[in-house]
Amino acid sequence: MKKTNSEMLYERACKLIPGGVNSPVRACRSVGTYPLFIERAEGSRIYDVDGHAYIDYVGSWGPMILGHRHPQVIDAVENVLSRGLSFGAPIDLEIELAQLIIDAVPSIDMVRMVNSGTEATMSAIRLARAFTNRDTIIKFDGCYHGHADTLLVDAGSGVATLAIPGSPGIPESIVAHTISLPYNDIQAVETLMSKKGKSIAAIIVEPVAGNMGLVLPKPEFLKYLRDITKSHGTLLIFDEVMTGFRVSYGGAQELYNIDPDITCLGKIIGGGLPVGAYGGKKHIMEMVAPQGQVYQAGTLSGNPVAMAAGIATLKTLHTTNPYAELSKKTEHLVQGMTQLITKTGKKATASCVGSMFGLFFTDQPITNFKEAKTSNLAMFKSYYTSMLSLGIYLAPSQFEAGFVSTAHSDEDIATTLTTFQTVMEKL
Ligand code: HOZ
Repeated sequence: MKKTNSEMLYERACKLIPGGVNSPVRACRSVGTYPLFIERAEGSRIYDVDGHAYIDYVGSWGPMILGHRHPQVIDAVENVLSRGLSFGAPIDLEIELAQLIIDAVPSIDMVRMVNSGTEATMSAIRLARAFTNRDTIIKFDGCYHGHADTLLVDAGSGVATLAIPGSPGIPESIVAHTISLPYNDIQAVETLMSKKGKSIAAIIVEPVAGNMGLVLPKPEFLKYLRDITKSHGTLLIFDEVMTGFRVSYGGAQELYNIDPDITCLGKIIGGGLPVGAYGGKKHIMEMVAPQGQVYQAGTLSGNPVAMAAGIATLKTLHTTNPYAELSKKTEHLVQGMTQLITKTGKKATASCVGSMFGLFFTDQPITNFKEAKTSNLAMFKSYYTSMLSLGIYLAPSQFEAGFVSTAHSDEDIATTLTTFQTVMEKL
């Protein structure tokens, strides 16, 4: 059979780039296929190099909440190009984006821009360790906080997808300072903190887990984390790289009314360009160099192009306030999926929060990573490939979330549900 353009590009890429990709999940290995190479995207649609169009629920893994090539974002980027690409010196746009973030996220008094979510979480951990003068941190199984050594322990996302327990190259002595506990398990945190609380620098958590599939926090879990960290002088870090400006304008902390000490951001705040940020209480952030001694730096941090895309995205979200509409659309999608699951008698469970959604192939409730791993992965694989062949572009892993954007129309949702029915009937 004649090879597709994607297949041919993938073969070339594999000779030059490890696994043919610059980030592991997109290689599509766990679903037994090769990645589609993308030609372009517009609104809710993504187009591959073989001329196929898909309704896109990956949204570049989260940033594209306004859909692809939103006119305001594209204009902002085009306009800023006349100023230059990067100066390695301060610009007004950094202040503008910082102000937008601080105005939106209740717990952030000061913010530092970086270039990725990984940089944000890695720097937040360093800051928490310096602030508390303690080394050990707690994370949760299946939560993914980027690929820094300290945090790549029982991680979700690509690590879960490829079933890698940890990673070679990370010294034992480093992960010895990371404790990973089951998500949503108050008892496990209680037991640990009662023994070691005074030596724990920080608890870092995805307030809505989106890297083990979508797993919602139990209502009392986040509040408990806030209370227990406060009582032990431990910092609470919310990794809102995925949820920030996604589940509500002020992120999951606004949605669940929790006040973390440090927040990590990424994805949406860069409008599709490489950006991350960490911010928090003034007395903590003042420890960051050059104001304080906790060192962290970046040549391209705060560059005009990324700042312009981020500002345009946040301003558009602020003025249009699409969150109720986004939730309604996503709920409609998930309710439709749930009805079709019942109708076709398949063992599956769909859920959503804001414009994030997920589907596990089990009829049991999923509250943590151990349970997420009981999902029928063979069935996910068939589901994924069938949906793709019928024009629906989903993340190629059971352990990722889906994202709805403002560009998804009611017709897109209806088409997706019709396709879902066809696929579920055949599974
Ligand atoms: N780790 C991200 C998903 N949760 C990025 C995956 C990718 O870009 O391939």
